Amino acid sequence: MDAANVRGVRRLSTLVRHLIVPSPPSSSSSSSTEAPPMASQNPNDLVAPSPAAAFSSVFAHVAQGPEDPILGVTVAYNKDPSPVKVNLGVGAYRTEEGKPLVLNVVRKAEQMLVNDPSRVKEYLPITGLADFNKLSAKLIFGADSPAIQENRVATVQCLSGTGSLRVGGEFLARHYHERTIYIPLPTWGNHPKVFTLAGLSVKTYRYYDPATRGLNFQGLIEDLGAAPSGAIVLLHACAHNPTGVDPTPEQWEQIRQLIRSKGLLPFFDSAYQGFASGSLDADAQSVRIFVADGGELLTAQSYAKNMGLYGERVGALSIVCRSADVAVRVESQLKLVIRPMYSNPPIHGASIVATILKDRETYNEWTIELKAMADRIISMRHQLFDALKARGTPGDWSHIIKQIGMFTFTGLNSQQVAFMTKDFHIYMTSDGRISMAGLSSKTVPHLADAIHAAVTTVN
Ligand code: PLA
Repeated sequence: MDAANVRGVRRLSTLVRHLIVPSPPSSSSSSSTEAPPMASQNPNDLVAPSPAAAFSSVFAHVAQGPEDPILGVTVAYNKDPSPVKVNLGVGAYRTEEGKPLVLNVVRKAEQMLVNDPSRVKEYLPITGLADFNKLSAKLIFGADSPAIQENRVATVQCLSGTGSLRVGGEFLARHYHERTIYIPLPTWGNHPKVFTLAGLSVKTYRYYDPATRGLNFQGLIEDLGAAPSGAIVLLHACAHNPTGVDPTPEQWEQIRQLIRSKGLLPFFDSAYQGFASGSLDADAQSVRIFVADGGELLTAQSYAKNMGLYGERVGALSIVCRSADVAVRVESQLKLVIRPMYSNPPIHGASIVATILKDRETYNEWTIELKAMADRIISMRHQLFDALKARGTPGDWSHIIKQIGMFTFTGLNSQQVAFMTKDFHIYMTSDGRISMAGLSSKTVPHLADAIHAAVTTVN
């Protein structure tokens, strides 16, 4: 359509709109030369009927989007009036009473921040709170990490784990020569979306073997062995989501050798440091063996689970580089990714984390509370396993106690899950994952009854 035609169509549609606007009931005349209704003295005329009201929305074609496979479970749960409902969907820690938990040490840190009048609400730098960044790198790589001592790490505060993955993904899409990222099959449902939107091309490597409910180590080695040299490999640092299956230290070492020998680039997602074993150091071992060999890598850290700071959205992206001058340039480019995305990160959550990490006493308090959370999850595993055994539920349920971290990948199929939701008001993701952290001694029997019924009546 040429410009004259476009103008013609516009004029015509203005005219049509004008003609079909209903006249205000009390206006004396509706001549087009009169002042617009807003100028009328009659208060009823103050809200003019919108000309657009006569037309359908310019967004009328927008289709209803599906709920998120994980967060949508909470939406459905919230709508259920049943008093026995249990939400085992999202990985969010609950107390024995089924309540969300704010750690004592977090309350204490917040109190310290509130009582400090020198605290202001200025913008943080694009890279976030400097103390927080240093302490986060120390937490994941270890205080004695050579990479930190040699200033080879570029760390930026990001919006929790997801934001760290996204910023890392966009940095790689802009500055790394290989744009393919291999993610485990299965993995956290948001990974493929985050990396695709970041501009990377996503492929999978075999990870889980449903037959053994364990690691498909052979498949993993074959698939990474066949990946093009330089490809990015996403690894869960510990407590693999959703399977709860992690490589052994010996397997990690073989994975490391393969990745380094092929020049693949590891990108660790560390969303559960401390939640797998209860030890922050043990859960960072996978990452640390890669840092120790002097090679490069990325790490996305989240404080959502291990400090219970879910809604504060606090996390960090660290890129370990070969040399300090590369790290400086990498940081300068990370800033160019972040600035147009959200300008700079929020101050409160990062201040809580920095307050806790920089003081030995609060740090120790945190590790004790963290261990207590990890232990309660492990105890839930045992209670659920025992409850199924007591009911004689068909099948081998030993994976419940073998798996690690927040989740049990039960092996229940989507029909069985739908049945448990409908008949027992138990909410979980359709892949059969349950958040052990959402269970309590009180709800274990109900869950065991539901699993028993599902397994014995639904195929
Ligand atoms: N990476 C993994 C492996 C995760 O499981 C999660 C969260 C994140 C990153 C992102 O966490 P963050 O942005 O909140 O720091 N997975 C949760 C929640 C706990 C979710 O899906 O958002 C889950 O239920 O799987």
